[in-house]
This record gives sequence, C-alpha cells and structure tokens, in this order.
Amino acid sequence: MKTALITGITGQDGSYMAELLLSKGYRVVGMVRRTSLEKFERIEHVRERIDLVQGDLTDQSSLDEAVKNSMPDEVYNFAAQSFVPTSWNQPALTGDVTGLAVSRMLEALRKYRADARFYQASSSEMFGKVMETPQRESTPFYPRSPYGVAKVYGHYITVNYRESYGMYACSGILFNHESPRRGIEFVTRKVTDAVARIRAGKLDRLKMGNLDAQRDWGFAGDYMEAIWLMMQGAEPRDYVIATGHTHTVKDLVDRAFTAAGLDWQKYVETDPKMIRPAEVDLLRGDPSKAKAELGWTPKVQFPELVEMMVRADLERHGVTA
Ligand code: NAP
Ligand code: G4F
Repeated sequence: MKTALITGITGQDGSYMAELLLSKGYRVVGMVRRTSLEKFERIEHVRERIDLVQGDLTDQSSLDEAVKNSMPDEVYNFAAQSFVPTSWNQPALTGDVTGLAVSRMLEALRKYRADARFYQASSSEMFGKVMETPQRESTPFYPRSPYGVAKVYGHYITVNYRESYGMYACSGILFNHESPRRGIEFVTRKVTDAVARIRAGKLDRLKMGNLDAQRDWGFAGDYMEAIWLMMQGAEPRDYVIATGHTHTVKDLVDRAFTAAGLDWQKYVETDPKMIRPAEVDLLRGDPSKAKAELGWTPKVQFPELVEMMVRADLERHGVTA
C-alpha cells in the first residue's frame, strides 16, 4: 500500500485529492495546522479514513516530523496562502508560505525521504501579464501579484531540486479550478453563493470587481486526476492543466444568475475598491502536453461547472431550484 502526504488537506484541492487517493487504495496522511477552532468541513466525510499530523509550512521542524513520521511515497504540496488579493496585504507572509516554504518541504524530503515523489502546486498566475496565448509550459512567466511572484519561486525551486539532487519533483501549472468546495472569497463561489442568498431573500446587492477579466475555469475533481497521473510518470515533468477555453467574469455572472432564474443586471454593481493593483487580464491554457503524455482531458465543461456550483449553493441555503 502506498502512503501519500498531503499538505493543505483542509483546502479545496487537498480534500478532492484525499478522496481520489483513498479510492486508489492509498494510506492518506494529511498535514493540518493548529487553529483555535477546527476547520475540517471539506474532509469530514473521509475523516475516519485518513491520518492527520500537525504542521505548519513556516516551521521546518514540523515538516521534518511530518515526513519522518509518515514516510510517504508521494507528497502533494497544496498548502499555500492562495488568495491573490491577500497577497498585496500580506506580501511577506505570502512570500514565506507560498514561496520559501516549498524549499522547506523539499529539504524535509531530501533529508528524510529523498526517493519520495513530490508535487508542487504551481499556478497560471505565474503567466500574469501574458507573453503569449494560449499559455503553455514554455511560455515565459510575468507574475502580477506577490502571490504570483511567490509561486514562481516555488516552481523554480522544484525544478532546481529535481536537477540538483535527481529527486522526482514535478509541478502542475494549474489554471483556475473550482467546485462546490471552493473558498467563498474566490469569484466563482462568491457569485454562486450570492445567487443562492438572493434567491433565499438574504441579499439584494452584489458588489464585484473587474467583470472583464478572463479565466480558463475547470473542475477541481478533474484536475486532481491530472496531478495523480503526473506523479506516476517514468520521469518527473511539468504540465499545464487547463481546459483550453476562456470566459469573462461577466459571462460567469450571467450564467450563474440565469441558472437560478435571475437577471444579474438587477443585482450586480461594480466597486472600484475591488479592482486589483495589477490585474491578470486573460488566461487561457494549452493542455495539449498533458493530453499527449498523460492521456488527460477535462470531463466537466464551464456551463456544467457553473450549474453544479449554483445547485450546491441553492441546496446549502435551503432553496429548491
Ligand atoms: P485553498 O482551498 O485555499 O487551501 C489552502 C490550504 O493551505 C488550506 O488547507 C490551508 O489550511 C493550508 N495552509 C495555508 N497556510 C498554511 C500554513 N502556513 N501551513 C500549513 N498549511 C497552510 O487552496 P486550493 O484552491 O485548494 O489550492 C491548492 C493549491 O493549489 C494552493 O497552493 C494554490 O495556491 C494552488 N493553485 C490553486 C488553483 C485553483 O484554481 N484552485 C490554481 C493554481 C494553483 P487552513 O484550512 O488551515 O487555512
Ligand atoms: O477567483 P479569483 O479570486 O481567482 P484568481 O485571482 O484568478 O486566482 C485563483 O486562480 C489562480 C490560478 O490562476 C490560483 F493560483 C489562485 O490561488 C486562485 O485560486 O479571481 C478571478 C478573477 C480576477 O481577475 C478578479 O479580478 O475575477 C476577478 N474578480 C472580479 N470581481 C473578482 C471579483 N475576484 C474576486 N475574488 N472577487 C470579486 O468580487
């Protein structure tokens, strides 16, 4: 039986990956940080089938212990300060947790489990002010936020440990992926939750930022399959994981409101305070390397994804569609 160590298991991706690995017969160990109130909602349904170890990406000794105690065959490094706007407010913390901490994880592995396979959660935010469209593995990075800059560090330190020490260390450059478990502050969940609250009579206005930004949105469950495949390769390689299609935030808003029988123009207003200091205007990934080498293609398309999220939020708010 293989053992996997997942950092960020309480987050969106960590919870889907835990499910996927359990279904494949892995022993799953999740690293969680100490909080005054436990936030295990996303893993509640698998809580009895996984082991949890306490650790924090800012603390080397806790990462060393997590590795020594679990002796993983595979490590999925999902933990990060992952919300882009927060990275302007907390640039040093984001640099530490999202960037530098990747070296801490790699050092823990190099010292105690050098033959384990390592996955780094790289991001399409690294492309930022894009140098070409669609973005592929060879597209130069031009990050536009402290978060994007930190992810570039995490990406290249992973390449560096692969090249310096021959470790099986790879990165997925994942474009935005969403689900009913997406954090409430990200734009998709913010919109689908608001739609449900409007239908439930709990909200009458929705303030938004830049409606013209374009993103390549996919389903988190599909993207976990791609990550697992990347970790089973004959040699470690980096892959763009995306749908290849892009939509504006306005299109997302329109579809989500329409799915609940609402006209978005009656409820949505833009708030200049929500415009970012520097925006990533357009993301569209080219997943052809993942398709050719991993045999991976996304199953859920954008319209189904939005409907799935609206349905889940309507249910959460007790609204019958
Ligand atoms: P998420 O829901 O925000 O989850 C982040 C996880 O990191 C949570 O479990 C959080 O724990 C943990 N964490 C934060 N700071 C930590 C620290 N100092 N020590 C230990 N754990 C810490 O993020 P996600 O959407 O699942 O994304 C997973 C990873 O993929 C992230 O690295 C993200 O940057 C990257 N990524 C995401 C996307 C996307 O579209 N979702 C795209 C590209 C890359 P708590 O629950 O305790 O807060
Ligand atoms: O949903 P978002 O906050 O995601 P963003 O910034 O693209 O980052 C996400 O995807 C990255 C991959 O590309 C991940 F690495 C990262 O961890 C995270 O998961 O915003 C999407 C777009 C932006 O252009 C933003 O300006 O939506 C625009 N937007 C417009 N109004 C808004 C809002 N975003 C948020 N969060 N809230 C708004 O009211």
